[in-house]
Amino acid sequence: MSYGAAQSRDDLLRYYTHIRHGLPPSNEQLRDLTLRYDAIGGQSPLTLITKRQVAGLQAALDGACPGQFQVFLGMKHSPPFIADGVAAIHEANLKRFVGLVLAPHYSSMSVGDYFQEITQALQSYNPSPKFFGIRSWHMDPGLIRLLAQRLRESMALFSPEEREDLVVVFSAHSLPQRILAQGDPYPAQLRQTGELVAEQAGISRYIYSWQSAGRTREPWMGPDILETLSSLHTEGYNHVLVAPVGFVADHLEVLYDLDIQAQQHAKGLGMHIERTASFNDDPAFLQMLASVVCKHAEQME
Ligand code: FEC
Repeated sequence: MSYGAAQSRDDLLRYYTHIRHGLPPSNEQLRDLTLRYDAIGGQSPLTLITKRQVAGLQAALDGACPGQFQVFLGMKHSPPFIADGVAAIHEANLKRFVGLVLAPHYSSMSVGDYFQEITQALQSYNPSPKFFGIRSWHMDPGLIRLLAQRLRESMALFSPEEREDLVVVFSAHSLPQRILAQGDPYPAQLRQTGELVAEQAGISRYIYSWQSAGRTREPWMGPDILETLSSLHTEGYNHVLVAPVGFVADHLEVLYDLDIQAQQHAKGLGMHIERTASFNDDPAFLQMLASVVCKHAEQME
């Protein structure tokens, strides 16, 4: 499962309304989203990348556990939706399935929402296939290894002098602050990923930041990446490597919020920032995901 995206400019109103649980955005909100989409070339690559990830995961599973798995796709905000994926699993007459969200960290407002949609979709079938959800895979040794590798590769984008005061910022999508009162594991899981990756990459100067907070009335978790960059600049740190470890593909929140907005902000402050490359359909990443799925499937035997 993954987030989904607008298929084209004409699909933006539908997409945004779906994200807002059926409440259409104001003209200003829609204009703002359209401008962000225009800035990344008019289209998000996310749906295409997710489809490639699905094909790559199928190939990796065929290699790791031959004949055991069929991969189905369901997206949160664009077709095929999660309910379409569940329908396809039912039609294929499969008795049980593993739910994997293409986001490593669990929150009731992210992975929890995906699972809720599955549970709801399953109510249409009797008997229904049995569902086993993978809540999080943020500490999987394969994931940590690949993230540490990405981090080390990106260090080469800085000169040896710049590397001396380089700060690594681990980021993930912000969520409304109300999740904190509910004891949601999301912030702690981001820290767990960051600590393991930093240790493996041999990095001692690192911090955490949130990004891409929604434009809603309630407060969202901070500091936002732009605030983080300003604070680092004030403290005298001007070389920053952003590692958006909450995401596994290029999409609006990476290509606009980091590559355009955060870059512009950093430029205005005279800072040099870079970000680690997204996994997208890297076969090593898909092999890692396949091993996460196989391990989970063994436990449900
Ligand atoms: O390329 C694309 O168009 C997809 C970009 C995209 C990704 C993404 C991932 C996550 N979101 C998460 C939580 C929320 C919550 C809300 C919310 C709102 C938006 C809006 C846009 C948007 N999100 Fe998103 N998110 C992406 C895009 N997100 C556009 C609406 C405009 C705005 O308010 O700025 C608030 C609505 C609600 O209550 O649902 C909450 C989380 C993730 C990371 C996990 C995942 O991928 O599922 C968490 C990609």
